[in-house]
Amino acid sequence: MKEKVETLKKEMKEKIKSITTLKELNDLKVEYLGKKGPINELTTMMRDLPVEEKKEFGKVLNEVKNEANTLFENTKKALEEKELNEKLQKEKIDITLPSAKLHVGAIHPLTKVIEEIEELFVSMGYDVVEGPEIEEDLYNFEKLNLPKGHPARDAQDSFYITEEMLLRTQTSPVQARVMDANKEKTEVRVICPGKVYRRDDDDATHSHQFTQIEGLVVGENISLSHLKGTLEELAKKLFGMDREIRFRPSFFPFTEPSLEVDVSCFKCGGSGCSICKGTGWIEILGSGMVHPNVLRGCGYDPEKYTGFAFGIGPERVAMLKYGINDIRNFYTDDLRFLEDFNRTEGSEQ
Ligand code: 2U9
Repeated sequence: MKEKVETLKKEMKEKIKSITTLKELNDLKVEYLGKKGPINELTTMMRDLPVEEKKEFGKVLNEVKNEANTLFENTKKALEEKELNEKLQKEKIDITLPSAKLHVGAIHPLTKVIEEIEELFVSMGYDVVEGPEIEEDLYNFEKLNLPKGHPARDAQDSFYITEEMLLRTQTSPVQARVMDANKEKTEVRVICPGKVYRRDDDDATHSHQFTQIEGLVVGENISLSHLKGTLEELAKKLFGMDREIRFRPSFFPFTEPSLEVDVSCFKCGGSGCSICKGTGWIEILGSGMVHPNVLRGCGYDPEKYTGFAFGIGPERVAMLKYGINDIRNFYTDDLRFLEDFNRTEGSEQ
């Protein structure tokens, strides 16, 4: 029996030498040390031996089992290491290779400007209100002190759909609707962003569709100084804390007095440069005190209430801020524009 064990040991050691995979090793372990294996068989046979022989043979069998277990364990470790090294070699990454170009999205410059303006006015307690792009003549013109035949209607050259419906030429009808709908005639404080449409030939500075943000505050004792303070904040938010504003008299049918607003040049600070065309000032806003006819037309008593309003073009702001030289870039869906804008943000083109 002892010889049998020795032969078994030799045979197992020989076989283990030719093992190359963990699976083969496991199979071999089951073959020799498993329930139906020769070592277990010899353990069963040992029970029938006389006591002295049983003792001696038991010792031999234990030694074989221990030796076999150690051998399998060591071989397993060696094979695991070998397999890991092979895998590492196979999956080796050349970290010096150039990576695939990732297309990173960016917020559209118009959206950025609109959100910046909204953030400021929401922080001052304004509501952001949107309205229909297909508008009634009544709200787009009549309620804004532009009765039929008014010369300013021609100047605006609108897209009429029917005699009474058109694509809105400004976002002012949204404010007129807000005032109209406010049955208690309480204070109004809104900004209205959105697309507007005018019959224009598209070129680098004109588009038949563009965006506007208009603001309106109506209340008791609202004065021009409220308008000035508010627009100063807007100029600082958009173009930097050192900015100043100045007014120039103007005319809009829906405001009286009407004022155009310039901001001190954010590039040269006022000394004159190519951006401000040497004047030190850049025109960015239209504004004024709400015309009594507009207040009355929307149900507000002009003896009791006053208001101020303003309008700004996000395209113009974005073009100035980000050095964009063609308005059509905003609407072409060309990703290269956005990517380029990402790189050149805040610098002149
Ligand atoms: C109501 C009453 C008054 C809105 C105003 C302007 C002046 C203005 C332009 C600026 C650049 C339009 O995008 S732009 O071309 N806007 O100059 N807008 S006051 O006045 C209102 C609006 C609503 C009920």
